[in-house]
Amino acid sequence: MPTIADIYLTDKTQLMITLKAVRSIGALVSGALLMFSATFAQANRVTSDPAYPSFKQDMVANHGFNSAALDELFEQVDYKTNILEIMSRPGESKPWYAYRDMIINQNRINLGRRFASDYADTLRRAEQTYGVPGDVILGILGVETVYGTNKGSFLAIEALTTLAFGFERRSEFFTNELKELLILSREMNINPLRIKSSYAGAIGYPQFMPSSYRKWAVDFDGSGEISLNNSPVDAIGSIANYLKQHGWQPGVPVGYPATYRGSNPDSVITEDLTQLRPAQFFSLSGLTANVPLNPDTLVAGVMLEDNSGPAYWLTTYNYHVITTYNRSRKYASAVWRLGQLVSQ
Ligand SMILES: [Ca+2]
Repeated sequence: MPTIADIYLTDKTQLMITLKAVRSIGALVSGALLMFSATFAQANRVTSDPAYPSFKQDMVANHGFNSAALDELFEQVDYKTNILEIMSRPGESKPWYAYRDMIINQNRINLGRRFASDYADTLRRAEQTYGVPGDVILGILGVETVYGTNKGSFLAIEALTTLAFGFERRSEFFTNELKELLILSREMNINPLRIKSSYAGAIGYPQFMPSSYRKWAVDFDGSGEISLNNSPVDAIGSIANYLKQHGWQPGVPVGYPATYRGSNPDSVITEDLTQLRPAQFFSLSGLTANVPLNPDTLVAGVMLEDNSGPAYWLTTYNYHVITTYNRSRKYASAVWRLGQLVSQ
């Protein structure tokens, strides 16, 4: 197995070319500005960060990484402070109608339909293999990356290093994902400086975090490697496998639009989406599906804020399974709705 240092050779060459270019431009810039930039860069080097030594120690002692190779790698990693600004503005705090209108539009539906027709055979094969229907996979791919048109332009290692060492509230989570990224790169024999991601370190068409990539991603096109960044076929199989492993129930719809007639709406909202009750329980409390539904069907009560007031659904275990991909009910509902529209 090549060491990390071996793998970086190409990038080091690239880096030297870049440095030469920077130096020649630098000659045009005033000395004072250059001195400021140098000091700033020095202060923000990953390898001089107080959090770095214990991270490195863990990688060396527990995961067999080479100390010098890690230093060499992280010398080439820059903090991306704009990520911390993005993280302080959560997009899903919008009400449902605003979130939905941001996600679901004609352009995304059209791209989804084209993708669905290009990969119709793969979507069928994924359903046969994992029991997960194509419309849900299409919903996830559309919400996550607009069918691969927006996979993220950050380097995964820079995004995750910034969040691991700079985003205190979830530092433990992102430190673990940074570790998983390095192990993933080694397992796949890929230079980590070549893996692109979103600002949060999510990779490829399905936006898998590195730990999910290692656990749930599959080689669905038989190429011999799993490429979520370049293979839509691997992405389709991997999403289906992820949902299956998280308990997807084949043949069960995601849920049913419902109407509430009563005066205590809080009583029909289910806190824990895995705790299902018979539809009859809800209808006795005033929440009824808009389609005929067997009273024994196990469902949860969900409400989201629409333009004209609250909108209700009775959801099955599969709605919960979508929230294992992203905890937000708005996310799950957008995936469900977009998938339906694309598949119509
Ligand atoms: Ca593959």
